[in-house]
Amino acid sequence: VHSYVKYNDLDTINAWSANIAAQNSGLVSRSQLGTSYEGRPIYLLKVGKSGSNKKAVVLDCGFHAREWISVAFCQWFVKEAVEKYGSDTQLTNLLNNLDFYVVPVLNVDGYAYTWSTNRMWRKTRSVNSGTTCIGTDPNRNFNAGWCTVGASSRACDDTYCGSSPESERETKALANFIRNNLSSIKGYLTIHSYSQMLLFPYSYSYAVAKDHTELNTVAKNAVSQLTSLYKTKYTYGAGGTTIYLAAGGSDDWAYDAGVKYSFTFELRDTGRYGFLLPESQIQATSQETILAVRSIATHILNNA
Ligand code: 0X9
Ligand code: ZN
Repeated sequence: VHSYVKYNDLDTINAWSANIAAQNSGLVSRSQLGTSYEGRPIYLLKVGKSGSNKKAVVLDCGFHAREWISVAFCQWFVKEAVEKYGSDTQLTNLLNNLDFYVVPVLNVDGYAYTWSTNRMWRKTRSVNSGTTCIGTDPNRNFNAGWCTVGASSRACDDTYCGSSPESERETKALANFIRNNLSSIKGYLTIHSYSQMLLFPYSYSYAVAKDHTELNTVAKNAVSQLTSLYKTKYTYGAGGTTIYLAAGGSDDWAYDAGVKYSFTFELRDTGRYGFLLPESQIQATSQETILAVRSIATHILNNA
C-alpha cells in the first residue's frame, strides 16, 4: 500500500501515479515517456492547470537507482500540488501559469533491482557486449562532453558512460522529450542524493556558464528558502567546482540544449546514512526541498 512517508516499490508507485491522475484529472495527467531496457513503462506526469502557451519545468527523480529519497520526493511534490492547489496562493499561481513535467522514476529497471536484489545499485540494467557487467550510469550518458572526465569507459564501473551518448533507452526517452518540447521547457530540475547541494552547469568542465551569475543568484535564494525550514545546510554552485567534474550529465546537456534554468539537487544527508536515508526523514526532506523548487519555479515564471 502506498505511503508518502515510506519508500514505495515500483509497482506501488505506478499504481499511485495512475490513481492520482485519475482522481485529479483537472490538474494531473499521466502519459508514457518511454520504455526501459527491460521493457518497463517510464511514466510522465503533467502537473498544472490547463492553459495555452504555458512555460514548463521538467522535474525528474530516480536517475540513480539507490537514491530512494529522490523518488520519494517526486511523489511528495505531486501530492502537495494536488492537496494545496486552490488554497496555497504561491502554489496555485505556479500551477496556473506553469506546467511541471514530473518523471517519478526514470531508471525504472535499476529501481526495481534495488528492491529485488541489490539495494546499492546505481546504473541502468542494460547488457553490455563483451562483458558480464551490467548497466550504464544514466548521468554519464548524455551528450555533454560525453565520457571525457569523471566518467568511465569500463562497463564494470559504476560511472560507465555507455557505448555512446543516449545509448540507454531511458536517457534517450528523456532527451527526446526535452528536445521535442524545447519551446516550452524553461527549467530542468533533476533530483539526486546525497550531499545537500544545489548544482548548476557546468560539470563537464570548469567553463563558466553564460548565465552563471543569474543561476548562482537563483541557487542562493533557493537554498536560503530550503534552509529556512529546518536549518539544513546546503552548498551551491557550478557542479565542477562544487562537487566534481563529471561529463555526460543531464543538467549540462539540457542547459546546452537551451534550457537555461538547469539544476541538480543532491538531497539529504551528508553521509551519516547516505543513500540509506531513514524513512523518518522523507517528510522533512521533501518539505524543505519543495521550498527550493518553488523558489526556482517562481523565478522562472517571472523571468523566462
Ligand atoms: O555524479 C552524479 O551524477 C551526481 N552525484 S550522485 O552522487 N547523485 O551520483 C552529480 C551530478 C552533477 N552534475 C553533473 N555531473 N553533470
Ligand atoms: Zn545520483
